[in-house]
Amino acid sequence: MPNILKIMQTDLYDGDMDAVEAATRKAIDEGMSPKEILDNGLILGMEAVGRDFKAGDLYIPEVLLCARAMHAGMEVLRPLLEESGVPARGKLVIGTVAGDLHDIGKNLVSMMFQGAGFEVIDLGVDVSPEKFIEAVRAENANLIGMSALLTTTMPSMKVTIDALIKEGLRDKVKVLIGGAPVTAKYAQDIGADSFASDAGAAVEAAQNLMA
Ligand code: B1M
Repeated sequence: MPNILKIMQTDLYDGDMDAVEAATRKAIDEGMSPKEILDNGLILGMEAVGRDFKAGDLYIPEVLLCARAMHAGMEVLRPLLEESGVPARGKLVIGTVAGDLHDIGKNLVSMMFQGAGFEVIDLGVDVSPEKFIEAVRAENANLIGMSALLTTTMPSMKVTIDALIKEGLRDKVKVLIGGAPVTAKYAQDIGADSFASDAGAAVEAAQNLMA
C-alpha cells in the first residue's frame, strides 16, 4: 500500500483533521484515484477506529475527532467524486433514520449519487418516517435511501416503508437501504427494494432499480 495512505490512516486515527486533509491532497497529487484514497485510506482508517471503539480502547470524544478528520478528507474528495456530471438520472431523498446520528456513510452515499448524476435531497440525520414522507411528496422523488448504523434504529426503516404504503406512495418510490448492520435479508424482510453494502454498490443498485 502506498505510504501516503498509511499516513492518512494514522492521521485519521489520531483525529488530526488538518493532517488528513493534507494527506488526501497529497494522495491526489500523487495520481491516486478518489476511490482508492477513499477505500484504502479514509475507510480503512475508520475501520481501525471502529475496531478499537468496540474494544473500549477509544471513547466517543476521540471517535468524534476521527469522524471530523474523515469529513475533512471527504470534503477534498467531494468534487472529484461528483465530477462525472451526467444529467439527473433520478431524484433521491436520503437520510439517516430516526434516533441515529451516524452520517459519515450516508454522506458518502450522497456524494456517490451526486457523482453518478442523481439529484440528491439530503435530509441529514435522525430523520423520522414523517420527514421522509413529507420530502418524498414535496420533492416528487422516485428513490428513497435510508441509512442506519445501529441495530436499535434499523426498525425505523420498516416503519417508514409502512408509512409509505399507508400514504399511498409506495408504488411511486423505490426504497434502498444500507448501513453496517443492515443486510440483504433484512431488506427483503421489511419490503425494501434493494440493499447495498457500500456507496458504490448503492449507486449500482439504484441504477438497476431505475432501469
Ligand atoms: Co457509533 N456505533 N455510536 N458513533 N460508530 C458504531 C456504529 C458501532 C458499530 C461501534 C461498535 O460498537 N463497534 C456501534 C453500533 C452497535 C450496533 O448497534 N450494532 C456504535 C454505537 C453503539 C454508538 C453509540 C450508541 C455509542 C454510545 O453513545 N454509547 C452512539 C449512538 C449515537 C446515535 O446515533 N444516537 C454512537 C455515536 C457515534 C459517534 C457520534 C461518536 C460517531 C458518529 C459520528 C458521525 O457519523 N458524524 C460514531 C462512529 C464514528 C462510529 C463508527 C466507529 C464508525 C462509523 C462510520 O462512520 N464508518 C462505528 C463502528 C463501525 O462501523 N466500524 C460505530 C465509516 C463509514 C464510511 O461506514 O457508516 O458503515 P458506514 O457506511 C458505509 C456502508 O455501511 C454503506 O456505505 C457506506 C460507505 O461505504 N452505507 C449505505 C451506509 N449507509 C448506506 C445507505 C445506503 C447504502 C449503503 O442506501 C441508502
